[in-house]
Amino acid sequence: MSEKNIVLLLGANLGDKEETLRNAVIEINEGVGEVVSISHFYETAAWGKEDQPSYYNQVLVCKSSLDPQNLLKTTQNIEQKLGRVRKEKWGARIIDVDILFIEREKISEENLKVPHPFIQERRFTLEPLKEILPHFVHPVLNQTLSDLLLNCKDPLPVKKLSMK
Ligand code: PH2
Ligand code: MG
Ligand code: MG
Repeated sequence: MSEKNIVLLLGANLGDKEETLRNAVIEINEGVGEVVSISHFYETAAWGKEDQPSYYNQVLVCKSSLDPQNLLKTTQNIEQKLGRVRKEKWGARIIDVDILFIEREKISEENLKVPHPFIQERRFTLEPLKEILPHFVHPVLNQTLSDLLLNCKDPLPVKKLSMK
């Protein structure tokens, strides 16, 4: 059984955001693989459609032996179990679980792009990523996550909270 390091982004902007993120971590630990590193929570302004409640975002690393398509299915099942209803793109949601990296792999399939294509454009993703993986080199952009954050032009505010 070969385990890979998977980096996931969690996001919530409806309901009890803290409780939902904590439940998502429990589900990921059980259904995807052991969570080995986790960022603090970040309170972040909604990106894309800005007239929405603020998000809580969090990044984690887990060890998984699921192949990429099964990883995607499993994260989608967790979203459903926690009450996600899919409506419009970038609309408010109870929970979103996005695959940011699978080791240093590059995947471009119809329903799955890895690394996640918007990482470098989103401060809400880069801030928690940099907290736990500052020296990780983005496999496509060939820059560290710290450098990507330094170069990020996203003006939307991101606030690190004291809880995990
Ligand atoms: N996710 C989106 C769209 N906008 N904004 C913030 N702050 N955090 C998110 O996780 C987020 C977003 C699409 O998934
Ligand atoms: Mg998302
Ligand atoms: Mg998503």
